[in-house]
Amino acid sequence: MFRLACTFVFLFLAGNGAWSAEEPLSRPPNVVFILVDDLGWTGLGCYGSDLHETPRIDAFSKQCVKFTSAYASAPVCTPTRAALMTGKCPARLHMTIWHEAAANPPRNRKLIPPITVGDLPLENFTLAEALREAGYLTAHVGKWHLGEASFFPEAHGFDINIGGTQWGAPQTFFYPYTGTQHYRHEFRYVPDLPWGKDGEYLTDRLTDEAIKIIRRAKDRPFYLNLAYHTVHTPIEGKPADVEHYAEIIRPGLRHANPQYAAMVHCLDENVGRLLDELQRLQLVDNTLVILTSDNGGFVNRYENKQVTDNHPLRSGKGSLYEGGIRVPLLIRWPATAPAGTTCTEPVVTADFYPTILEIVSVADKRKNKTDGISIVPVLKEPQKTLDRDTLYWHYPHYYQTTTPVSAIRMGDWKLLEYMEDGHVELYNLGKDLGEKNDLARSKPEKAKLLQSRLHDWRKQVAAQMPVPNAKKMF
Ligand SMILES: [Ca+2]
Repeated sequence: MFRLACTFVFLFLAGNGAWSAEEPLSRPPNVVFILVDDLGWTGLGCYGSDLHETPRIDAFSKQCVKFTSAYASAPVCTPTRAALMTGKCPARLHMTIWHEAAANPPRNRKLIPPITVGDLPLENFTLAEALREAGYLTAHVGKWHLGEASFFPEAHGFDINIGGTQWGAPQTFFYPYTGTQHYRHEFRYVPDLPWGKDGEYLTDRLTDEAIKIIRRAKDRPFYLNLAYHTVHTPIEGKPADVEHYAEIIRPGLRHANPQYAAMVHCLDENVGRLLDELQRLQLVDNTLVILTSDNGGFVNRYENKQVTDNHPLRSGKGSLYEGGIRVPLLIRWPATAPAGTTCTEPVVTADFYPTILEIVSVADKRKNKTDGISIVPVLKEPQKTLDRDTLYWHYPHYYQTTTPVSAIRMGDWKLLEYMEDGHVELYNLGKDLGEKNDLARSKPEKAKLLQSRLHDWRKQVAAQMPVPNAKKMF
């Protein structure tokens, strides 16, 4: 530890984060953060998919602590990504819906949702800025979705940005990734990926770019934020993989979309390729690898076919039922986190900021007040519990799966409060993971306690609320 501290003193004195390879033993770990888009809790073989073949991630999970109660900070993309970068909860940031929808709430529903922040404000001291100050090479590859050009990854602490824009999805997963249709006034392009070939696939290409970065960065610590666009819409797999799944899908499967299965399949191959490269470069022992998702699986239809199913969880993306927020989480921290273990303690996206800084022994010089807490205690001893009794979510918006809603989890208890009529629902997740048995009426004291904590929290973070629609069209 003393040696590590000395190294940081050296770094500080050297200025601009210049890294010396002369002290390899004291080098802090690299960080590879793999964020999959819209991957549901049961989307991987090791999390119970009945169709998707994910042998590489399944094998990886045996080297990891596997979390069974990991949550996204929000049920949609942008807010969760903001929580990852800042360690703050989306309600506090006033970033509770995706970038493109932040300024234009619908005015034809019972409630008018708040106008929210669509660009991650620059005054936030991001995870990338903290790591860059500590001498890390910081690289973002793939989906960003945290604002217009002035708020791109370069403005938030990343030395390298490949493909990160304001857009939440590519127009197509096939090269040249532009498609032909405009979204508002622009193509939903994915930039920085020239000289591809016909048939080249986005997930493969983003991995190629990530591998180039870690090859070049290997003499200094690096933070790779690899944010795959997959398995978000458009639901497009590679033809040979789609054919494979079309042949093996049979009646009765929960997962039954061959295009989607092909996307998960390709994700698995690419995570495998990246892990192989870490091994080839002899970086495994000194690299923290985290794989998770930004929200639950998308259960609506795409091209007239249901995309996925989060069974046994209820609902999906957009909703604050478990299907919208519970996600896979695998963390490999060699020699410290016991491989092949499972942790049932609830954790949430905002926890990564303080967790990663603790693991790499970087102090947050700005004394950034995070809503997340370090989960290092459960990484070291997965049977432990964290010093936290509640988790909260706030989604004052509409989606195909929900009306405006907030939620709290306390132990096994979870309460949702719907804002259109104020009704609450209470579930015991320990006995009823599928949230089928609403106990709000039979356990009024418990419901009251959770509701009161939820209201206190909303006040504390100054959560934005929807307002009644004065047109009274309902
Ligand atoms: Ca997403």
